Amino acid sequence: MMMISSMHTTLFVGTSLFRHTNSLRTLKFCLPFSSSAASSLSIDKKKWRQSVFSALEVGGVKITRQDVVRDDPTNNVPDNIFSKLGMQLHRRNQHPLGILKNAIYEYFDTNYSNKFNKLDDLCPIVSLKQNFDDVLVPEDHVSRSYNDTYYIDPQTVLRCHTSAHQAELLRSGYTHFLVTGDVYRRDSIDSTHYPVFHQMEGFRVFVPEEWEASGMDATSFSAADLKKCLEGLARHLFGDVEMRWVDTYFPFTNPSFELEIYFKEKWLEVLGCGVTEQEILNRNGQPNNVAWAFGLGLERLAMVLFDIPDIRLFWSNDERFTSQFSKGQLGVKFKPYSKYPPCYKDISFWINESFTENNLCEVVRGVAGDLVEEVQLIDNFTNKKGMTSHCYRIAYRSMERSLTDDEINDLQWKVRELVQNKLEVVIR
Ligand code: FA5
Ligand code: MG
Repeated sequence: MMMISSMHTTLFVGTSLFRHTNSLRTLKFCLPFSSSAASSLSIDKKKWRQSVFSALEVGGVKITRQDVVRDDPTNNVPDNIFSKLGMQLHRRNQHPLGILKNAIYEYFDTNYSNKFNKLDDLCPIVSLKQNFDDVLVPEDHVSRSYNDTYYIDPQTVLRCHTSAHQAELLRSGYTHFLVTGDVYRRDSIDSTHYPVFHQMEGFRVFVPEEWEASGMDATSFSAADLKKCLEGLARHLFGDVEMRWVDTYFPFTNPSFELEIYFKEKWLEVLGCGVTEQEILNRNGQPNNVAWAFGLGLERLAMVLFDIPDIRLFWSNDERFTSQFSKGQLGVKFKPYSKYPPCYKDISFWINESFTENNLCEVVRGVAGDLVEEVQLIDNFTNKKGMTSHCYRIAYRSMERSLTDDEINDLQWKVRELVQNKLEVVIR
């Protein structure tokens, strides 16, 4: 997403899918929405939950590879992404993400006397409508592009945020809820970006009596309550910390904010939030009410709380990682077991019009999996004929062992071959 590697080195000042206000990239495959997939859900909560739960292995039913990965130009889900479906790291009580989720639950249960409904196994396969239309993401928004989102077919995606569930939960009658889940985004590669990460969505609806008594207008009341709630959460997790609010933009909230926390001499963005657009409430059975919503990145918070240096570690099955965390232990500091040397390989090519860094990263991940640590643009020039050359430096490093020269050379050759064939660029 970002071309300049120095931006990646700043932890937590990451890319935000929903901040781009006026990106006008054309969408090759984006067809108009057909309502079939998503909206057949019942208002009856129980039925609705069953229909969602049964979609993944969670409810006992398996999703097959063919359901998700297809050799078809309207599908861009690779096998390494398919293999992450159903892993649900956030549901493991001994995993840093599960420990963090439970700590946030505890805050809400204590402060709101168990009023928030908690959902953490909604199926990550959603319709285009759920992921975008239902939360008012404009037709020409960059997040809808095949470059940024994993499409199963033109109407079905892997959710790129937990906001995809807002509208249906409202329609099902939920007014206070927390939705935790794995989310999927095509993105660049470095220590704080991974194509699968985890978010928690919070949503709260107010009825007129609640703000009328305050003497404030509905929006100001909702915004003030939201900020108070999230400042309290930050203190619950981090103790006494310095924090600040930054105004921002999301299609589904207005006003919109980000919360930043001062940690290790840096301001870091931990969540996006705001007062829900009235249109979303109007469409989903809450026309007289107001609401707030937030979406926080669990890895970002967990990296700070547990001192976890690389986002790939969350996926590690290495006992030297997993054994360091236990249920209910928030903020135990991770002790790196060892740091193996990285190996750098450069690749240069003449790009074409359709080249994107996300596509390159997808190829590299397809070959090297979690052995790739970073892909960084190190040179970029255009010659007199108007041809543009890019040089990328790929850092290979295992979190678990030393890599051999042969192994890395082998990976790099495969990368070169696939980059040439799949991206149709000319290697220099
Ligand atoms: C959203 O996804 C909005 N849906 C959040 C929201 C919900 C706003 C409800 C208002 C109301 P954003 O793309 O900024 O926004 O992501 C939210 C959080 O997810 C970020 O603050 C960050 O903590 C985390 N995040 C975003 N991208 C990544 C990534 N590539 N890797 C890890 N964490 C990420
Ligand atoms: Mg953001």
